[in-house]
Amino acid sequence: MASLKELAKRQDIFCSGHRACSGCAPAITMRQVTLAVDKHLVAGLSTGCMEVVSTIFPFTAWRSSFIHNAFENVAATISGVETAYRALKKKGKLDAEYSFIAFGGDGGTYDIGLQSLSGAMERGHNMLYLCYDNQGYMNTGIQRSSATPFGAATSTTPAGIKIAGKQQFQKDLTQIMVAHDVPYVAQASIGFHRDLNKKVTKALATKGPSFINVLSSCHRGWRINPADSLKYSKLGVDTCLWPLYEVVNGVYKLTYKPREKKPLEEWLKGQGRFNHLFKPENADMLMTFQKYVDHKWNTLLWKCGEIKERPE
Ligand SMILES: Cc1ncc(C[n+]2csc(CCOP(=O)(O)OP(=O)(O)O)c2C)c(N)n1
Repeated sequence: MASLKELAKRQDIFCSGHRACSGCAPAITMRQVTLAVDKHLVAGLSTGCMEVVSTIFPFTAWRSSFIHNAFENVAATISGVETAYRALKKKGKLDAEYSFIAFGGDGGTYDIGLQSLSGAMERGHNMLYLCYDNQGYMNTGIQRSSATPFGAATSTTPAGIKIAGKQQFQKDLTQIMVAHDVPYVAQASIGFHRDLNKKVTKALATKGPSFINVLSSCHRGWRINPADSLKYSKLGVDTCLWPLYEVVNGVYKLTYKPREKKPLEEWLKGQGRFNHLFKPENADMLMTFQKYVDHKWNTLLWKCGEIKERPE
């Protein structure tokens, strides 16, 4: 794996000049992920912030082959390109080495593109699907997605008299991907860039499909200070809402264990979308959310062989 010094010398594939907000975590994700690519890259990106800000005609922030996709089919497109590549190689018409990555936001991945993602994984294409999860449909006005956490206020789950934010827990897409029995599945965060780099390197070296889910805050939607993107990407991990782990051929492994598991409140506080949870009348929601995180975390510890008893 490349050292930090070597990485710093690499030319960015996702380069400057895009129009993302300052402090945009998904843009940092794109840069960190593409820095780990050491072959020619074919990138696909479904409609979402990252596509909108990086491909404003006649400019592009991509120093690679790039295909813009509809919301629902980036995985299908990249699997088609990968198949064409194998066919050309077989015929001896191409011998350069390529990596294939389909990128999508949580809306494009957890919701609208789920069927094409599932199909690509099941067919076994040699590709990585990378989700930048900012927990909402951000570029169209901060609507809830199935990745939006419990209690979060969004434009479609506003906190008010009727409801106190989103009523459902976030969908555990990483587990759904594990259930596809693909050789490599991982969860990562830009707050832990070495870990993310390692995971992308591993995924691209994997023969067959791989999936990585990256927690990537959106300061517009989370209502945080733009300078705090990394802080919240780290706190998400240290509170165990977003554990860092990988599943290689079905075997679970934690790649980072917080020395001290922080209370979820530390991740929630300061995020404007959760302000209402700190009102006395919503105290039970805070407890419900903490219980959910504890249960998921303990179950993961059990799956990773860190504890013996399966939590009830
Ligand atoms: C089938 C379909 N439904 C809705 C839209 C409108 N639309 C474009 S981008 C977007 C939200 C994208 O959310 P996400 O994938 O999470 O990416 P983000 O904007 O957060 O980066 C929506 C609803 C669309 N283009 N196609």
